[in-house]
Amino acid sequence: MLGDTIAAISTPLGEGGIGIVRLSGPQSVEIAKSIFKVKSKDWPGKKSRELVYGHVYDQSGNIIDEVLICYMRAPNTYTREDVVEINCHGGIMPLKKVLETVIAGGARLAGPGEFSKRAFLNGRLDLAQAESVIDVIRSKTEAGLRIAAAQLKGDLSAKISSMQDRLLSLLAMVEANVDFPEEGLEELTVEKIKSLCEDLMEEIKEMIVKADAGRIYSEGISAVIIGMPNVGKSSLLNAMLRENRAIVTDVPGTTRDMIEEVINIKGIPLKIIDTAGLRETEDVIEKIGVARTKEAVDRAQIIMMVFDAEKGLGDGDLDIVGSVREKNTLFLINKDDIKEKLINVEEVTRLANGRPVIKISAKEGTGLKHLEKEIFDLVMQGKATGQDEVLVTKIRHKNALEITARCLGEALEGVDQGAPVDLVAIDIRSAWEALGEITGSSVTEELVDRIFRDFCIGK
Ligand SMILES: Nc1nc2c(ncn2[C@@H]2O[C@H](COP(=O)(O)OP(=O)(O)OP(=O)(O)O)[C@@H](O)[C@H]2O)c(=O)[nH]1
Ligand SMILES: [Mg+2]
Repeated sequence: MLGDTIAAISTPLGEGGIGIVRLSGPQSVEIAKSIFKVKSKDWPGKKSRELVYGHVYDQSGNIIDEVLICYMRAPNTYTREDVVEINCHGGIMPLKKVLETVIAGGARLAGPGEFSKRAFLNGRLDLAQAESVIDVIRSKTEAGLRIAAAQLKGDLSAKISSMQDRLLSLLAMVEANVDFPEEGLEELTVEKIKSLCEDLMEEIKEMIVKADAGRIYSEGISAVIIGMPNVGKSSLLNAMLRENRAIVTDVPGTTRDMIEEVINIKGIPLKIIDTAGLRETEDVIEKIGVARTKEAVDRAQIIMMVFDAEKGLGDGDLDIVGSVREKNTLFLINKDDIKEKLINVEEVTRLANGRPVIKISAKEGTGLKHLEKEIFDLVMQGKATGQDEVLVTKIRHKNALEITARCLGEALEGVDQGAPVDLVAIDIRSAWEALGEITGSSVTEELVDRIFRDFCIGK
């Protein structure tokens, strides 16, 4: 319900210099006033966004913390409502106590993303902007942040709105002929409408093509390292991380559980998963590890299959290669630093069947740049990579663009075949509505609820 006052802890729970409890809604000031005491002057004063020093007390008059409080007067706030932020010390107890006290004072605990949902419902942000807030928070690389921040600023929304405007003028042009709905359009009008439709279609298709790259920058990709025991999988993880994260020993079967870490490859967040070496085993713990490796392989977008250069190819290696036939796989020949090698590189190349074969030494760090480049190329596969453009990053947005393109295609076909004017108008209107799903100018309440449910509490 809009109109009530919500509250939440807006900073992460843990120890920090500052932690913030945020209130939004018409009773924000009244509630804050009932728990906040300041010596020198009345609070709040005339000024909005002024930080004022004082103390907060619970309902029985016990002191909770020394704070700075900030009142932001509606409508120039994130939610367009009255907002009060109480800057406490950043610890679990003071924050919890302040939150409890404002709730006892009449505020309601905010749901996930409820501040941003209010920002959307009150017109402070459109839907695409509100969705990008969470991307800014969760961005893992500079490229991901840049794309999300541009969306938050409204760059994507502006592009979508201008496309919607163009569709509206197209619609007006078509509807001007609607007095003769049974007849087709005049020759001149037909040409004009076609060319406008085609231009838009072109732009939308380009955005769809680039959306995959956008999603990769924002969400990242996962790559799992697999291979026989002792081939150097954990050493490879450590080498790519440039840190001794996983335990490495010369005992086969060292890694039992999966280890995940994220690295940055030319702006792409790459989650690397080190796994238990794959082999038939009677060891109960190792067996579970092997089962988990297989699940990880199913989920991963990229497989790094590691071979040991010191050894010849064994049946175990061949079995593993057989199990990843359908996957994006890189074939890595590790321990390239060793002089006496038994591995048959031609055989590995034949097994790879056109997929990249890379010689590396996890121990000495050679071949890693080459590996990173191959990963980047495999992920992007010629996808446009302009990080500075306005990119679509969400499947929801991409789907809406696809529907728009389909409707425009139908409109074009109708125009070509001399279809009745009002049918063409319907297609154009549907295209306009599909675009509106991105910015939220035409969305259902249910969709809005679903989107904000994914947010964290306090945002
Ligand atoms: N010479 C050489 N030795 C390596 C290299 N990479 C790993 N090793 C050695 O190979 C042994 C096994 O390395 P790990 O990284 O633990 O191998 P793993 O594949 O994770 O093994 P499991 O977890 O048992 O499946 C260790 O003694 C490493 O020091 C390399 O590039 N060159
Ligand atoms: Mg290991």
